[in-house]
Amino acid sequence: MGTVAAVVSLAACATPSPPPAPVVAPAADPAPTPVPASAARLLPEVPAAQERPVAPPSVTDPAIPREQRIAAFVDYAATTYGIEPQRIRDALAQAEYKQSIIDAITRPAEAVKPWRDYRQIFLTPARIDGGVAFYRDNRAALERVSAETGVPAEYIVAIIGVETFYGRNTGSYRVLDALYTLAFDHPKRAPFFAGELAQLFALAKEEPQLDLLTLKGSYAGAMGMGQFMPSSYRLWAKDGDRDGRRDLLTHRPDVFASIANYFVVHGWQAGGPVVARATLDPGREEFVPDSLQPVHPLSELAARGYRPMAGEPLPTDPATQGATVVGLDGDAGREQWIGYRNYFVITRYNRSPMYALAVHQLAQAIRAGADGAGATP
Ligand SMILES: [Ca+2]
Repeated sequence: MGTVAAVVSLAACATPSPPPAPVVAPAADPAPTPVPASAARLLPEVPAAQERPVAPPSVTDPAIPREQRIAAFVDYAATTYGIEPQRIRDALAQAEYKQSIIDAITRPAEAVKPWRDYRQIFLTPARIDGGVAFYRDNRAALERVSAETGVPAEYIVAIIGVETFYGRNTGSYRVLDALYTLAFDHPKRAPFFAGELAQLFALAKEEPQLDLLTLKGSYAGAMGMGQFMPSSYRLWAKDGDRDGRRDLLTHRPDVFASIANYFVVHGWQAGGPVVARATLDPGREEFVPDSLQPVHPLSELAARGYRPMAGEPLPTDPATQGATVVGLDGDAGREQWIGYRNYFVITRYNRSPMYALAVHQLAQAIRAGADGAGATP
């Protein structure tokens, strides 16, 4: 959720939707449905989690001189989170502008990669084997969290694998420098990052084991194995080992519980399907939904020519559980996917549809390896 999630906007609030229309599972009814796709009624959206606070215009308006914005930030953070203003001023006096952070955030490599190249980054033997080893090393803690939350352990491991290669790349920037740079010298995303900078001060107050001046993270200010932004840390991190602290920098049980909780608060459905490979009927046009929300009944998707391939996962209750569709350019040409509710939930960690599919496929590979021959070391 660090590098990419941080630079895209947050989810819109869920909007009220009509009650779901009855639908027929496509696997049980391969005949074309008489309902025109355009007339299909949408299922309810997955409700948004708690919104992250953003900084006010007095802090972020680029027309206001920088020193004045910083002074406004001190007032905003001090007032909002009950922090001594001088403490904020002292810390900001030690923050450094880093041009490399601006360079990094204005160069989003993922935006231009097709799926066949994106997938190659994450579905490598090294990352799969690393995930299997990580799973085995942490099996008890992972499976405890999984039993408590309904989030399969392999998805927790896959997030850690994609975000930081199992903790090897958690970031080398001071979080203070990253958020200071992006809050005051990156106007496009200043409301978000100044909000995160204020949250960093609040976090340091709540979790005194974190040292504001030495805390390291990504160039976007994301921390630890799971790359939690300060707001995610404050809102959704969990004390997995129950020692009274939420430590995402050094305590793996806290990391596992926090990633699982992030999924839970964003709507994870225990036991639900994630994504299915689909066919698109010959001659049919690709459907490009307005959002990744799983609001399309499978009957509507069937009317549009989309069907899960044989043997692919189906929802347990097609009347209430919808999906979205995603078309991607894979190794063997165009691929069509049907993404269910849990696929959407993974995109709350990072808004890229390819990210969610990479996490899913890495999770599947890790699960197969962890269950495979020699699973017990
Ligand atoms: Ca803890």
